[in-house]
Amino acid sequence: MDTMTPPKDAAELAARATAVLEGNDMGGWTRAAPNLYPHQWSWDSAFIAIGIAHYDVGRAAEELRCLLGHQWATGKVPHIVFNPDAPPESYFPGPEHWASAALDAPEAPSKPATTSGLCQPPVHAIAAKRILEVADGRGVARAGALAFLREVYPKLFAWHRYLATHRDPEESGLVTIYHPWESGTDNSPRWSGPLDRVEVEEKLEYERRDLQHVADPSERPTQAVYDRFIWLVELITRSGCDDAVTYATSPFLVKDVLMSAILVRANEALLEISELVGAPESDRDVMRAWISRGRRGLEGCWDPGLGLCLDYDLRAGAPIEARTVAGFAPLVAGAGPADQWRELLRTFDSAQFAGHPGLRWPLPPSTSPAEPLFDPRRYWRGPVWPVINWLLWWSLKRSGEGARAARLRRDGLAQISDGTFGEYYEPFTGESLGSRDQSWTAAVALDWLAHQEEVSEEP
Ligand code: 2M8
Repeated sequence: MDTMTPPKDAAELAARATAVLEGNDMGGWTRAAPNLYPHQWSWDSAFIAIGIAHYDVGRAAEELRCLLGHQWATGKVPHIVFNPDAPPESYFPGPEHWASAALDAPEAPSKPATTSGLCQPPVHAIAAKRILEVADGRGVARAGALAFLREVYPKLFAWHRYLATHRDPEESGLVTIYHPWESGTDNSPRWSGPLDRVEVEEKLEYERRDLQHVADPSERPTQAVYDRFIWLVELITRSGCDDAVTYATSPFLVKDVLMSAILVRANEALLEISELVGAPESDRDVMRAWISRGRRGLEGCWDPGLGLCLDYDLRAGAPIEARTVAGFAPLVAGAGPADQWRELLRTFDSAQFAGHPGLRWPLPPSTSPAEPLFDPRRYWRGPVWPVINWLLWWSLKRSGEGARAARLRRDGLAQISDGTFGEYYEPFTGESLGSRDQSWTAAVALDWLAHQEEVSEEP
């Protein structure tokens, strides 16, 4: 297949997206990208499962089953499940880096370490539910998809319970993260203030592996940021990945609004799953309480001046004032006060985000071009992320914002129709950046293309 020229039509784009996912298929699980990311990443695999469902429902279920098979006893779903066959020099920090922690931690699922000790946004219940919807839409495998939901429901419930308890001892409705990697948007200016306060107390000996896989180092985090990433991993592993110790001592402790909003929606999806699998009513009461607590928590993070929702730095005791795509968390969570919703959409459409006149497509940059730390080429500091657009599209659709959602899908599809399946895209030129053949970008393409066939809702 010629992968240099853009696909000529939707059918060819779908065929190429399928080829990317099949090429990254490692047998039961999918690597996030061919070179840069040779392992299974938690939230990537949820999006990937949605894409795969469009051509193989059973294999899509297997993707999540494999990830959830590495769940910790606390309920935590690890952010990376390591590929035992990946050469050690392909990614840092690899399994050996987490080994001592995982060996010590009584909650770790397997020894020697096969996972990292962090977690990522909980998109999994949303994906599990979507697998059933896709199966229904295609008129295939409903019984299998239902059996799969029955099997994973308790694991997903335990995962959400972990986030609602270990990661929210204050019962604020907001999820606490210990490391920018947990947010999924690690190099975002959201974390610059809290990271600047992290002091690297020892000399770190390590070799970065990410820079060998990208065309230009300026597309990746700086060395100063990376040192702090590694130092935080060091502190977490030294604690034996103990939540209580990390909570009490970590120099980086932040309430993440995007992760919290995803948890709200994931709890809604899990509520629906609980009905389908006949889970006890008491579970539903618990989930309803988590949902309203989550929505209340997000309302409290609203910044009327910026017209966005802000993360909260627990160590500094202050909101984090950065205009990033995470500020649209209430759109992801759905509902919320009508005036906040209107304000948020105004911010979304303004020149600070999707209404910037210089954009190649009217899609929200990961960081607002109005932010001092905006950088159109650097990872999470400005480029547009197809997977974030998918999340916003899906959320807007569920909130009855069909026309807006349709525009987002149309423009998002136009962006990824170059057929490179870039990890991210330069907002003004549309250039594909970071990794190529990124699995979740291919997955988003497949879901959007299939949706086009399901309904016609162009505004
Ligand atoms: C990026 O994160 C990893 C660390 O987890 C990295 O930079 O090495 C992020 O974009 C994250 O959201 C994503 O899950 C991962 C794999 O695509 O890459």
